[in-house]
Amino acid sequence: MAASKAKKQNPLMAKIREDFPRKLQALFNVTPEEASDKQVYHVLSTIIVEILGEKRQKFVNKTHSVGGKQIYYLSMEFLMGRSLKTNIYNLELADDIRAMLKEHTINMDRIFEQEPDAGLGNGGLGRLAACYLDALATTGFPAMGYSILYEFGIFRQKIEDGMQIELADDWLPGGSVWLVPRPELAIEVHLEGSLQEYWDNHHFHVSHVNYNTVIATPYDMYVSGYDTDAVSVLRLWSAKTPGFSSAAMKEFSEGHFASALAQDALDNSISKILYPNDNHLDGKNLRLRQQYLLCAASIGDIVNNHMAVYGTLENLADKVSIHINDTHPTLAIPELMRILLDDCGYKWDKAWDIVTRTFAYTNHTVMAEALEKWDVSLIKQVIPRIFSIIIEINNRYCQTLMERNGYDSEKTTRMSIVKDNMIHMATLCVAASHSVNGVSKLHSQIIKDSVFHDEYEFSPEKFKNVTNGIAYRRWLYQSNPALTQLLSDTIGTKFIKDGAELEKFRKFENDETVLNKLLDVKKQSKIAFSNYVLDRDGIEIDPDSIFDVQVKRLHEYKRQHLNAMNILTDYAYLMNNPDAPFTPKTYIFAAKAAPGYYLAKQIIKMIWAISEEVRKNPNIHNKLRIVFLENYCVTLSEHLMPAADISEQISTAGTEASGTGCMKLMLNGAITLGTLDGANIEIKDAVGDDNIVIFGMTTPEVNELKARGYYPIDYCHGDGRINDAIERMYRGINGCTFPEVASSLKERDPYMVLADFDSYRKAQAYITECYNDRMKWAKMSLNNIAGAGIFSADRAVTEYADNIWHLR
Ligand code: 26Q
Repeated sequence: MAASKAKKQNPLMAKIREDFPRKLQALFNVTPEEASDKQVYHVLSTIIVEILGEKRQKFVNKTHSVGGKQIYYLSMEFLMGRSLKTNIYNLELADDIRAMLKEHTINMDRIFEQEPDAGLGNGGLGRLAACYLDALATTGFPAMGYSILYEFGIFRQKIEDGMQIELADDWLPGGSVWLVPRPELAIEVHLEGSLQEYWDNHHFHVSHVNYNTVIATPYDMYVSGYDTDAVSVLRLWSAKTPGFSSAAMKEFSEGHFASALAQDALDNSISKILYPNDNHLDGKNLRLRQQYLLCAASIGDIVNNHMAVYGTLENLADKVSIHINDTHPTLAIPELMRILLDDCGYKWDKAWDIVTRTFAYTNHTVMAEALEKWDVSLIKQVIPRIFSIIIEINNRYCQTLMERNGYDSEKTTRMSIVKDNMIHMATLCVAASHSVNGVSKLHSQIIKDSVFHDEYEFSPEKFKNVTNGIAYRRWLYQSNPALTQLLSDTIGTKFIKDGAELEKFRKFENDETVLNKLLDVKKQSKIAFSNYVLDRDGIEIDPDSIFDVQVKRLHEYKRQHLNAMNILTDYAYLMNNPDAPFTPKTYIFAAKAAPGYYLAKQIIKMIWAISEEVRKNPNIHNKLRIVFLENYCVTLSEHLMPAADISEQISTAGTEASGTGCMKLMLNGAITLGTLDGANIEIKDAVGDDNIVIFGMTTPEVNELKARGYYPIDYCHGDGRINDAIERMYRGINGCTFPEVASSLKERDPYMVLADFDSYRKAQAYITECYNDRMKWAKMSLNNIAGAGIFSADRAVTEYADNIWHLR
């Protein structure tokens, strides 16, 4: 491929060529010719893990020798996807390994297909964490991610008669080859029990007694960057009880068989499975144990690492930044306090000073139902010492607030970490972090204006913005070879290392030859994707139709049902006007719903029902097709992004913190059809008004309408198309009725679908018109690719390093 920088063989190839047949022989007793694809996958992965392990060691030694600052990124989720392909590409080994395998008549792409996705996340927040590990390695910052080694990741989704079925994601059989066990670094974590307080030598002590012990064992996953000496590590904690405890044995001997075993089973289940909710909190005991396991094990490990190098925690804040990915790892804050106070004997003020200079927090949501709160009684029972520390943090914080707020007790109560018998995690994060950031310009502003308005007034210097970014190489040169070739031919290959280089592509916006080639590239990608879907799902799609794509988690605020209402309206129009001109269109949806989110599942079923009904109508089916692809995951997105024409980003203004799928789609030349929400606003700034299609209310308009009183029924009465679409949901689509979706829209419509419907219809008509003017469309597409550079995760982590972690 033209993208590879040098034609000469990568120096790592000598080892790989030697190891490949040797390891196949040693591990499986086969020659390369005899080996199955699975065996080849296993051996290649083992070789890459070894290469990365050595490289990481060299990098860590170098960092220590210069006393460099370490960044630790704590997240309950890392949606890693596959490792083999991205590491081979990032190590610039793709051409050489492809050639080596070909000598044995092995196809490299088929080998990549053997790997299961590491689906240790729900969606945007988890994928962002994964992108940042890649970017941190690429930019050369020493980084470690921490999370949980879920035995089962995000569920595999099947759609049966329109219903989402969740299947267990048993990824370890194929995925564990990427995990390097580090049993020597295991950490003891203490749960439950009680506190004993005592004085000795004028010092107050607290000790935690009668606790249950869980052993957290780390497994390391290496993440290569591109063209760099650095390697990131994702350290994943697996929980096990330390055999049968003496307390359990005593209980067992006394005849309480079931309860002795139950505690053991509970503790062994901590790292069993990822909670499949996003943007909705679920205050369950097991989730709390997971969060504390992550925090206690990671903080223990960070402290051990630091002590091994410096022998003191005095300089922790100068040498370490701990980043909290949303509030899920908040307990890391009181856990570090606990170690400083109880284990190291620090006084409160000194410990608090170290903690507040060490932590930084990113918020990812403004939705009230996603702001984490925990019952005081649950925290007290599961982690009693942490509870007492949180209470003390709160008492001191409220005291400072009172003094600074002129004894305004109402305001202090509003800002309190503990209120109404709940612990408010975001408030604790803001109080204890030196930096609080949102993930797009709009979102960071909303945080200051509303979610954390009081806190912003109290310490405005803390509040920052870092607009999200993506590990764009994964979705460009690793996933879209045709576009990579065109870019290399026109602007050279520097864009692979430096996203800003993409800007040079803009020069060609009026070059008809390049524009035609770009249309051709898209066509090739659409054909490739159609073949992939036929093979994967047995669904036929027409690469000559417009590919209109909405792929993301299913949530009412993301408004997949607005998209569906538009399709219903088109369908009714085609039924009444079978011969009217209509540009053939394929609506592509993919989305997982949280298993307990009933309305979201109904919306999936409704999209499926529309798809079925249209499919059964041959006259319409050649113009209008709807496909709902099951099991949206990182790998499916890599296949899909290159093929998309239209990127649907249609959330109600003010609800989507950023969105990152929008960036992957624009990078591949799709045109955004979106509201002025999240990162869409910055996409518009990057591509210009002519190269994006915006519709709907702005955030202030949404707020005004809410304040004035929003009555969705008025829109039903005022617009026949809206009324007809909602009536269809009541009456039945493909024999299924959707009364809950219909009533929710008609009676409440919390995300103002109906208010934006007319504007959305017009935008849909306009974007189709643009598509039909092929040169105009190609130019829009080209401008999107050229403008995508600022959405590189390399840019984003550099901003974190400069403005938040102060790494340089
Ligand atoms: C919380 C408590 C208990 C159980 C689950 C959760 C939970 C889990 C995941 C809450 C939220 C999430 C995920 C949120 C998320 O993915 N947010 C998205 O983050 C992206 C990266 O910043 C943004 O681009 C999206 O706009 C935002 O929705």
